[in-house]
Parts: sequence; structure tokens; C-alpha cells
Amino acid sequence: MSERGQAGAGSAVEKRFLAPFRGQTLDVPPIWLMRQAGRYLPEYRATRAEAGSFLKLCYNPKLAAEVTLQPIRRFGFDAAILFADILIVPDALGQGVRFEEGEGPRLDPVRSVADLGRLDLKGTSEKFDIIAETVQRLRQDLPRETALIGFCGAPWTVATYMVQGQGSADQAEARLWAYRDPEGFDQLIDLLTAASIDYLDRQVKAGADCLQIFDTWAGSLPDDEFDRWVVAPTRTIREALKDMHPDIPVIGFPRGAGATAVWYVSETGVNGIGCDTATPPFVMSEAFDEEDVVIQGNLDPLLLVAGGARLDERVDEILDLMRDKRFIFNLGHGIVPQTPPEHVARLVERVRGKS
Ligand code: 1CP
Repeated sequence: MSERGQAGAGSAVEKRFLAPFRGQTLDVPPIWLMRQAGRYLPEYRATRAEAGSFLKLCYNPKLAAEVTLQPIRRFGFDAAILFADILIVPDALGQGVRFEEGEGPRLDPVRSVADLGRLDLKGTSEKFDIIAETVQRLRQDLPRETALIGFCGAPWTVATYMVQGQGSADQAEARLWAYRDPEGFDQLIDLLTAASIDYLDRQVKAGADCLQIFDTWAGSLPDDEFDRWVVAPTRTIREALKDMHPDIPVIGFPRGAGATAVWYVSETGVNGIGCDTATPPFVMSEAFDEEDVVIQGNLDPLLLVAGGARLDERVDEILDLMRDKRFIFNLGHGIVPQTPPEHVARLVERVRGKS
């Protein structure tokens, strides 16, 4: 079934990034990196300073498009990812998100059905429109061969921040609400599911070629709760998007899902699966028929910081194991701020076989 060879000008798929989703196996896999725009790049730090704050940067389409383009100019990745954040959705719902310098996000927590009265699905358009404008600009400014990935946080992961009021190691407040009052917690998940569908629909209408659903904290739930709060809402989002935009692939990233990642793929119907650092891509690919799902991942972001011979070896190992598979090279989680940009350049060269 698979066609071999490089997709490029004159071939069926103009954007190499999309080739694996169209059933093609490439000799050199497409590459992009989670958090490829960000603090490890001096030009990002300069633009963020110009914007004044992280959220002001997200809501400034000109500058947000600029930081999206920075890693494309430097490294020529096969895909750009819209610059925004998963917490745009609670912010647009009216929860009010603040980013404290050096401390991460802060939100006034929602911990009960009564608290949900503070949130308003109808009020989201204004902020979602600003993000859609960034997508439109990118559609104009990106090289023709570069795909554009839109994204949202999965309802479960976004809920963990909304309920905790900040990042946390164990997502305890959301898990406790979900155990004590599942019907009430369902209302928050349903609200986030509806908002996410609308948000992603707008991103596709504005020009996104592909979507990724980030479920960073999928690994904090045991199987029954994983099914209810991770799988079910993701399937609802996937199905709604498929009805509206059947050709737009959706990649799921259920970080930490372990063995349930296989079940996640078959139950949600995602077209691609992001493997975290602990999930070997070849093990995931063995779990499926060749046509089922595109595998993405999974270099350790800290190996990209360390660099050196071990980085080269590991890159070669991943490439060898995933040869002849529908595969997208990425990290197992986002780039960290201390990453030397030269290591990223070296990685891209290595993947493309120039070193
Ligand atoms: O100070 C700064 O400049 C802020 C750092 C930063 C950046 C660059 C934050 C704050 N968000 C982002 C951008 C971002 N976040 C993107 C787009 C850019 C790209 O990938 O190149 C994306 C896709 C995200 C997604 C995101 N935000 C996730 C899911 C992926 C993941 O890394 O697990 C999560 C969990 C967030 C929340 C968030 N935003 C920012 C921080 C520091 C955090 C984590 C908070 C915490 O858990 O403590």
C-alpha cells in the first residue's frame, strides 16, 4: 500500500509532513519538535520581551506568528506549531489565567459545579478569533512546503490546571473532584470538550493542516477513569472534527498512558500517536496494522540538552527501528529552555542524513 520516496514538489503530497498520514513511507521521516518555539531561542526571548508578557504574546497575532516562524527559519522543520498555549481555553472561558514570572500559570480554581457558573462558553469567540488570526497570518507567511499544526490541550489535562489553579506534580484536586463527584466533574469535561471542538474547528478554517491534542497528564488516571476522562472526550473531539474536516489528521499525545496508549489509539480514532520518552515507538507501531496510525516521537528532551555521541547514536537507533514505518521524528516531551540551539541543528542534520 505504501508509496516510497520523498514527497516534495511534483509528488502527490506537497508537504512532506502530511505524507505519512496519506499512507506514504518516506526515506527521511518528517521532523518537528514539541515546544520548538520557546525560551531556548534568543530570538524568542527578544520577541517575548517586546510583547511584554507570555499571554500578551499569545494574543498578539503578529508577534505570535513571528515566534512560530523563528524555529522554521533556523532549522527548516517540516511542520510549524501554532504559538499559543493549552490554557487559552480556560482564559477564553472567563477563568482568568495569569503567568507569574518564573512560576508558571495561576488560575482562580474551579472546584465545584457552582464554580462552573463563572465560565461562559459563548464568551470564547473574541479570544479564539485572535488565535485564528495568528493561524491566518501563518498560512500566508509559512513556506509552502511547511505544514501548520494547530492544537489544544485535552479536556482532562486542561481541567487539571483549572481545578488545581496551577501546575502540580499529582493533579490531586482534579482527581479528587472526579472521584467524589463524577457527574459534576463531567460537566467541566463536557464544557471543555465543546470549547475545544469549536477552537480546533476555527484553527482548521483559518488554515491548520493537522491538529495535536496534548494530554500531558493522561498518565495520572487508572484505567476506568482514563477511559472516562481521557478516551471518551478525545473520541468526541476526534469524531466532531472528522465530520467537519475529514482530511485533517489528528495526533493524540496521551503522555504517561503506558499500556493504555494502545487502547487510546483504537478507541479514539486518532490518526497519529505521540510517544512519550518511556513509550518505545517501535513497540507502539508493532501493536497496530500498518495502515492504522502514524507514530511520532520520542527522543528524550534531556538527551538533546546533553548532545554528543549518545545523541547521535540514539537518533540513529530510532531511525533504524522506524525505517519503513509511517513515522514522524519528535521528542518524547517538549524542548526544555536550557537546550543549546546547536544541538537542535545537529539533530535535524542527523535525521536528514547530512552528517
Ligand atoms: O515564559 C514563557 O515564555 C512561557 C513558556 C511557555 C511557552 C513557550 C508556556 C508556558 N507555553 C508555551 C507555548 C506552548 N505551550 C506551545 C506552543 C509552542 C510550541 O510548541 O512551540 C504549546 C503547544 C504548549 C502546550 C502546553 N502548555 C502544554 C502541553 C504540552 C506539554 O509541554 O506538556 C502544557 C502542559 C502547557 C501549560 C504551560 N504553559 C506554560 C507552562 C510553563 C506550562 C506548564 C505549567 C506546569 O505544569 O507547571
